[in-house]
Amino acid sequence: MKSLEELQAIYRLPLPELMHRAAEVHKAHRDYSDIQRCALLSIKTGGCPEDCTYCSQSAHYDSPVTRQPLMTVDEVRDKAQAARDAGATRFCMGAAWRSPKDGPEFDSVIEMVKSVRHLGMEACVTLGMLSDSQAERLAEAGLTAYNHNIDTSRRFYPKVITTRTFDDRIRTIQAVSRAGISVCSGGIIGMGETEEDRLMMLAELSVLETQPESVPINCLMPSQGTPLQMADEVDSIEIVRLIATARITFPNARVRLSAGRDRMNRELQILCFLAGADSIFFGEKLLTAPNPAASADAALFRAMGLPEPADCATTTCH
Ligand code: SAM
Ligand code: DTB
Ligand code: SF4
Repeated sequence: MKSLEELQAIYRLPLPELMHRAAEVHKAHRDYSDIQRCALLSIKTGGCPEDCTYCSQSAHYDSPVTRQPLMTVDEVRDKAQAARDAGATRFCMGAAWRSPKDGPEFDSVIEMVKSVRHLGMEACVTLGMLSDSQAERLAEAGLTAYNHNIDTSRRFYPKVITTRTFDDRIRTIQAVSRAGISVCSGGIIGMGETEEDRLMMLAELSVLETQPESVPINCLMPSQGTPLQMADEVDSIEIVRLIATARITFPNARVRLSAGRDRMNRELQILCFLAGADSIFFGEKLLTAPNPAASADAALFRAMGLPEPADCATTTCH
């Protein structure tokens, strides 16, 4: 658990000292070469009733995203298998729902989780708000982690989303933890929030009863038609500082360098790994937005002297 003041003291250290401390924590808890590769798939796209101002899938905005109904279990299994063959160890499935409805669609998601686990991969889903009974069914299906981002600070939250509250978010995270599923929760930077908001977000995550198993740090991918379409890019060193601060705050968690890598050069990504990031989304698409080509990631790993993932260009991963 860390207070805002403690986080500020860490974040504002001279950069070499901050990097050194983050590296010490990283080295003490994990092998540097162990960078997790997670593949991401949008299993139900667009038409979401929530008004998240960053999101291309909200029905409130006129974005170019084409709506797609829930994919079939067979389609998802094929995608997961291809991702596994390309070197992904975790398969994350996202649905543009406020919350899943019990019935045939939720039953299909349960089958998707089982089939991903059957392939020997970790399975993660992000489906919006969950009830206790839905969390329990996901746990029984063998779900590894549930992604539910708090996105930003409690005070900035109402400027980003009005159709649900920060506390709604926390309640789902608690239901997930109660069911015994690991929590994946982080946020987005570059939405107009301040440095203090970013650190308040980490402080909120650090007071959760069960510490998150993974903390995704997403850089906003401005989506056409959304209120944040013209947002400025985040300063590189601010990204590195936040990742290092997250690494020190959550020594046992995967800190995931998430959305926004397609706008980062190789050197910035390597700085993020040196700051303690130890997980990436891998594959040419996030949910609706682009991600670096698999061949670029293979080159990145080669440049770092780390074991390379298979090149998707030579497999059928998409
Ligand atoms: N509807 C579910 C929910 O909101 O929890 C699951 C899908 S939602 C797309 C998953 C997460 O993706 C969001 O919580 C947000 O943090 C992230 N995200 C969405 N759009 C983004 C964007 N344009 N740039 C960066 N991150 C984004
Ligand atoms: C997370 O923190 N980032 C992922 C995943 N969890 C679901 C989503 C990123 C979405 C980027 C924008 C898009 O692809 O539409
Ligand atoms: Fe819907 Fe999730 Fe996008 Fe918000 S972030 S609009 S809840 S899909």
